[in-house]
Amino acid sequence: GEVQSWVLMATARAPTNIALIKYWGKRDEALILPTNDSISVTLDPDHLSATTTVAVSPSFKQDRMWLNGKEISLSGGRYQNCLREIRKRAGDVEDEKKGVRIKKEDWEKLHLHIASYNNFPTAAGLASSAAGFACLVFTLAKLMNVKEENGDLSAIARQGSGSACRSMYGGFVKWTMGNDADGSDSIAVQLASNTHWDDLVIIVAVVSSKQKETSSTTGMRGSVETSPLLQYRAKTVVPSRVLQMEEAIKSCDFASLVGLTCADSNQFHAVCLDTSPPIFYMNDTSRRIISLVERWNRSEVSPQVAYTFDAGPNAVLIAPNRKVAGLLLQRLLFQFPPLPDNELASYILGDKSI
Ligand code: 2P0
Repeated sequence: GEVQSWVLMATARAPTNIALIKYWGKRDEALILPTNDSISVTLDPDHLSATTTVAVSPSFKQDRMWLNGKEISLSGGRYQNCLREIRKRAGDVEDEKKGVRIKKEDWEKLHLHIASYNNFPTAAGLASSAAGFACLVFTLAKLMNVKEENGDLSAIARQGSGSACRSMYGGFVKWTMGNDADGSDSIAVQLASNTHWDDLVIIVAVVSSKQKETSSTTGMRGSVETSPLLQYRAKTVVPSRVLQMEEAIKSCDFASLVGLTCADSNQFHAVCLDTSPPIFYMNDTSRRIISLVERWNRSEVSPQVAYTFDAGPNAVLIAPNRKVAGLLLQRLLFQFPPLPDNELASYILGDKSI
């Protein structure tokens, strides 16, 4: 028969996102459906992002993936769910130059090779699954001519990692928890684009580059099973906080953003402590950073900086502009002089705009 030796490829990049109102807890583990809405800001892709290339060829014998140059297994349920859902929605693809025509039903038989890189050290203890799965789903959709409809691509990214659905959009993004049992309404929606409020500066202070002891997936399972505070937070606290945060974003109300962001980070870590056995993500350095920011904010007429911590000790700090970001770096360097035994290193992530 005739020899088919073509390869079609697509490449895309997706940044990570930082939650201002946290996702912590699933009501459905297989579909990754959360116990509450969450709100995040998507970073500039120059700093913390994933770049993924996907290739399809009749000569490929199976789906394979390489992460930062090392082959990884695609056998896990999360990868399988993303690949299956994307293949279901694939369209016809034609490349005249290569003389290639793929019919939508052909995608079920064709195999994919996927290569993904993070532009930051994976060992730095910074979230990589959000950027990684968002990028994987976006790039596959591009290659396979999948048309986005009502946030359904974000619902696919969500099945890779919950927080990944929020990285499908730039700017400020809300992940609505949804009501449907199949998860079709548990999607991300953009609240404001990357050009809205683009004088904000986000600084990630790397407190420790060690891998965390409790993965987010394991940690939130423990909290759902044992923390009474999680139930109260999800039902009573987050719904009103989400409305207030949407208002703060719309009106660029920095004082309100600071109050809500810091309170929500602290409540998330309180839920971790309320879990049995308790989970400790922050360390003494994290808490010193909180004290430094709290003291500074209280000594001024209005708050200067917001802090937020995810499932690890690294601080994410938000300043209203470059001038305050500069003052913040001075204060951090004064409190944490760069000595050989001091791991704290600050990365200025520039404007949040992408
Ligand atoms: C967030 N985190 O909203 C919260 C705050 C960590 C603390 O989303 O199990 O990697 O893959 O859905 O998305 C980290 O959890 O967990 C996370 P899975 P994911 O950003």
